[in-house]
Amino acid sequence: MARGAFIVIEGLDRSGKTTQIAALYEHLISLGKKVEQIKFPDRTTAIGKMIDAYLKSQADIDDHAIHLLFSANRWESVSKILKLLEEGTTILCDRYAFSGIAFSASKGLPFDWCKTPDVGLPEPDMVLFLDVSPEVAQERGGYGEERYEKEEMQKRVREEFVRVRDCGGRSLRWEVVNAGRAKDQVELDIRNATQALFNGVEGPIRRLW
Ligand code: T5A
Ligand code: NA
Repeated sequence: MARGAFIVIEGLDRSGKTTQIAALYEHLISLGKKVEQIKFPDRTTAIGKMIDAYLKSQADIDDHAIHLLFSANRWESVSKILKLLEEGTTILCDRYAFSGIAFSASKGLPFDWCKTPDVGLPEPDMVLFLDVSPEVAQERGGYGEERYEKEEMQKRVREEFVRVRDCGGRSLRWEVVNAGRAKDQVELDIRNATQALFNGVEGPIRRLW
């Protein structure tokens, strides 16, 4: 039996990740597929609550320490991720290690140091990068409420995501989607890019990086 596909959606803040995951989820359900949504940070765990307080500027945490907490927050989900994939469930994941590196490196932490804590995490079968200019993202609802939602920071993050893609190694599938367009156009592109994964994936779950 084929295992489930592990699909990650990445992008800047307000690029439409949550909107598009919900749309793809509904599409897969309508096709009768087994599918689950997950997201990082997972703010429901004890570690996630510390991250949430940090992002809302209710707590100050050293840049290195918060980076490790974001990574730990992924590690605490690994057994669940592997179990779902092995039982044939497709996972749609909102942000992952790629955000972890891009955001921390944007604050000036060494790139290779940022990669290290995520070494060994399950590797996605595809990363969809929702590309949108910081100017367009800023015009969307809710922008500016959390710590990193500032135009200068988002510009640096967009540049760092290019470095993250390039260090992904040969096996990493990275698809750029122009997310500055209307929601249903973006949705169609994502459906087309992921279609080959809807019936599952043969072969083992690889590890980063
Ligand atoms: N972070 C995260 C780290 O620093 N390290 C890490 O390891 C990880 C995992 C929180 C922050 O944490 C950082 C990155 C982030 O700064 P989050 O909880 O995912 O991460 O928060 P956001 O990225 O800010 O998530 P958002 O929910 O705000 O953005 P989405 O999901 O990209 O956007 P979405 O779908 O909610 O849409 C935002 C708005 O735009 C509209 C929507 O209706 C909504 O109002 N919209 C569109 N408008 C016009 N055209 C379209 N095509 C649209 N698509 C959506
Ligand atoms: Na989101």
